[in-house]
Amino acid sequence: MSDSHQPSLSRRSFIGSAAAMAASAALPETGVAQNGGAARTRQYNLRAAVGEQQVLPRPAKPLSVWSYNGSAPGPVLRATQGERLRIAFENALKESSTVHWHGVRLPHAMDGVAYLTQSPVKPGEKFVYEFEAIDAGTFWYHPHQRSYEQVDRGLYGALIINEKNPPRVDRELVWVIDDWRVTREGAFSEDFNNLMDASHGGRLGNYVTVNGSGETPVKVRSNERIRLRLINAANARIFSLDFAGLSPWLIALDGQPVKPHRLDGEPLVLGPSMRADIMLDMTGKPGSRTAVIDRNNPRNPFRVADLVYDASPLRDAPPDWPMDLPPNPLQEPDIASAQRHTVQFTGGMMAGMAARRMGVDIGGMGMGGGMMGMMRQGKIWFVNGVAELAHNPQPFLNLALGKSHVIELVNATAWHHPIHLHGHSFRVITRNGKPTRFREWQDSVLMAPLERVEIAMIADNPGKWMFHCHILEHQASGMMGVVNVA
Ligand SMILES: [Cu+2]
Repeated sequence: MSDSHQPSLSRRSFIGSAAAMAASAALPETGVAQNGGAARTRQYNLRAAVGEQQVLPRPAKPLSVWSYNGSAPGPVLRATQGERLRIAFENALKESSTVHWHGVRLPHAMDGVAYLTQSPVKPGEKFVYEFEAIDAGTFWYHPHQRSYEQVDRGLYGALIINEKNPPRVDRELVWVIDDWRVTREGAFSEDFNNLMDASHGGRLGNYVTVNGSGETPVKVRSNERIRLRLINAANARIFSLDFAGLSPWLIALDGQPVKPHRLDGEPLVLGPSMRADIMLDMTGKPGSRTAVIDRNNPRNPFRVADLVYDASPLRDAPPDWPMDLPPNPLQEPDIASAQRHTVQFTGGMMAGMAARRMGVDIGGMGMGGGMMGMMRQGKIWFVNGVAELAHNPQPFLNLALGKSHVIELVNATAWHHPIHLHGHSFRVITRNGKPTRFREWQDSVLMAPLERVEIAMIADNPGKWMFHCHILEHQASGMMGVVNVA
């Protein structure tokens, strides 16, 4: 293990996951209640506490993680679209926390953002979250309180809302992918939210896991069809997954259906917090093995998971079952009549160069002294000129309720940013002025350095919603704000 800031993942990182199957089996469903003839309510208990987990391979000692119900990731919470979820959260940590339901369109009071939508849940306290699962899809949950440390230490889990009539598959797997920054001794590197990470690409780890383990290969059978739900729970790492000769079909992004299309040699790119559902037809030979590789850094590819084929095939050819997902009840924005807004992101290392390239004026900040002064206050990233550090800030953008909006996002920085809006899904309609091919619905849009992206939506969920970079060190050093829908 390396304890430097530059992860060394070029060695094989022993990633895998039969734990995916185990996670579903270990589902601690605590009851189903009838709601007076109305929608069924799925009830879960979620307890955040300090625990130990064998994240690194032996002989490394177990890692002292913070986790839900004793494992990182926490339990896979499931409901079917239209049902209600009631999750009783208990905080057994030594500090306050919350649970945010990432990507779920729910009432403001249930969004789990400390200070903005609720008081932080103090140690020993409980909070009950309850909401209707209006969208089917792959979502996840994590704290929205000191996220850069709480999420990094292992507080996260998958929330799966099943379609009422899901497409036929042989098997479904959930992979929650994360990276961990560990020392030579196999302990957490305790340098959370340091200035170096915050001003660059965030906290990258040096050991990658699928479902909390880096070791278990995934057993598959030839011509089996697997629906794989991928969740990037890392603080900062962008994954570019290469499925090693398989040709996955992308069927959903951030929980929302997309027109099924093959990736055809393109890697599947997932920024922090993003999800993808893919259909994988296991076209490898019986008895063979292959690997899913991350190629985000072409000079440093590494293995994320091993796929090991059983000696006997499941069938002779891949199935030809349809794979379209039913649409979710999203309102279509009217682009022509939409109200238009611009949000500029600036800051970070090389702020001056990036801002000049994008024609954005950042005053003296890029010239040395100003920027260094801001950085000493922990203000590194700026949204429309403001590095927001307050828990409950004044809204920087007001969106008229029920109206269509197009928001131009300008990444005038030298870094990637996955920009996340709470309470809504939005269409990504253009990138650098060119229409996107699939106009995908997302709740987090990954922006490349110097990129301009237009998103569109109807602001149909009233409240003050967080809008922030999901590189958690960027969020904590200013790259956030509040959008008021009223
Ligand atoms: Cu960022």
